[in-house]
Amino acid sequence: MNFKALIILAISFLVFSCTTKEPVPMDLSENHVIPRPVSLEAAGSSFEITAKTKIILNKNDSTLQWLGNYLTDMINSPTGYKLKTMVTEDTPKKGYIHLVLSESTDLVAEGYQLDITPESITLKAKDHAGLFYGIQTLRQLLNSDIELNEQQAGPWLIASGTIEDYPEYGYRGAMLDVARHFFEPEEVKLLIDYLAMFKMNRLHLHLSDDQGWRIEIKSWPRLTEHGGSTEVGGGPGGFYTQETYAEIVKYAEERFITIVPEIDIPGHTNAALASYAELNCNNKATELYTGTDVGFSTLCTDKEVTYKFIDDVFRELAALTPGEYIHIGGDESHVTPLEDYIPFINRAQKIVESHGKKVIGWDEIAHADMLPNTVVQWWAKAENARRGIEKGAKVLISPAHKAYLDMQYDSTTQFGLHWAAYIEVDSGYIWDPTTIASGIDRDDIIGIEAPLWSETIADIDEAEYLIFPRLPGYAEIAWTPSELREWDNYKNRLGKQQTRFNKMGINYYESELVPWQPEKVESTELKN
Ligand code: NGO
Repeated sequence: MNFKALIILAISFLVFSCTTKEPVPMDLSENHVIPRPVSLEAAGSSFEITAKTKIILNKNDSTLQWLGNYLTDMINSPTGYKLKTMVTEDTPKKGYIHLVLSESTDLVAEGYQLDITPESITLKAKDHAGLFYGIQTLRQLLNSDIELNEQQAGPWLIASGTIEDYPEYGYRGAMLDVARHFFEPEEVKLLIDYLAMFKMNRLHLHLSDDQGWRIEIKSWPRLTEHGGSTEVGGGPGGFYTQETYAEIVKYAEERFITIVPEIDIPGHTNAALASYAELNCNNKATELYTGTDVGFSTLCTDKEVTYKFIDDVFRELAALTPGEYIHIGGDESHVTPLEDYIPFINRAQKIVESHGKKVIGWDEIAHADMLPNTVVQWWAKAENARRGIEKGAKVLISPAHKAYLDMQYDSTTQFGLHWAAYIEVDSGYIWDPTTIASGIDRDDIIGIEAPLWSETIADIDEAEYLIFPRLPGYAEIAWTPSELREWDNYKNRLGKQQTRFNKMGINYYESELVPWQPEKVESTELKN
């Protein structure tokens, strides 16, 4: 071989070894995804997202396109790439992420399959929600720099292997009380993003209480004009116009989250009673209330105007609600005698049903008759949940001593109440909906919800301190089968979310029970 040939050979070797970079070895089983996926097999290698990665959709469908854009936005902002989606049937040989809506019978509702190889990623699901959850898994498999908006160095590696995943419960929710303190639409949207990240799919909004009425009702305008004008502590309150509310509903719906709106009746109604004199038995409007007592107010259950009122409210609310449920509250009606409460709740359920919606109510509603589709939300008394089950109702699990996000972590932590319990991160995680009370079995349960009441929190930063890090645990209880839920395993995964929480700017409680751990950066292994 002459000298020239040798040079050519050397150059081709160099070019070849630079362009075909060996995939970086990575172990998918070391992931810290929350909720823990149902099954996972590691293949020891990795896929790298680069500027040339193609995002391919298998159908020309607008929601699929939305999902493709959601994924490219997620990737493009921190990588600085300009990835685009394309719809095509012929897949390239390598370097693509394929989103596939499939009718395959081994896929279940909201579930997904991920096949990650050094050449490509295939994400398959039966429905759009499943694809969205698969994207959330990819997000958590990527380095937490993916959460940032400014361009980062990368590389953007995802460990190879396969994941098959689907939820245990159909209702995986949280609640925000926007009545005790008003939360701006942008704050609610941020909460929606947090729920989406952990594959939760319901946000219950507590829209009215003694201290404030937060949703515009066009046929009863003083509810918000007057009843929405303050909040706990005397601040200015606020309310959602129907337009802003519809935007929140849409934002949630795009992220596969259904808003469950609550108008709490017949108690917890002082804001309405202060706005309209005729809703009071004595025809006198009450004063606005900015304290935190409960159980002192009631609609006048034997006046016909009361039923006209709730009919108008639920009609307007139903028109704003794509979801199947409307929540009627029904808790702590201490000044409504039981003989008035029962027929009132019976009639309220029929009114909601007449507007095409199913009813959820706090567990006290089980004293009334139950319409066939009514759901009892257990917060205080398991006995009420059992009473509802006997009458044919299903149960939503939110026991205050385990699932209330507004309980303090311990006696020294900021924000929150402790009337039900102190709920440290382990205590919030270590329980199971099917065994926590006798007589409430898997078949009776539609899912779990973690309510956040807002007597002690005035904005989303304060809310975050109570939400994080407990929310991911509730999401895991709702998603992951009980045999895969184990505190020691969970706490390590949670601890590894620290860098991500920091980059997301989340104000979380740094519990000593969690082994917080800065994230390992793959890029250091790469540089040679
Ligand atoms: C109770 C009460 C709410 C309080 C909350 C505080 C229910 C269903 N009713 O839960 O009005 O805000 O506790 O933790």
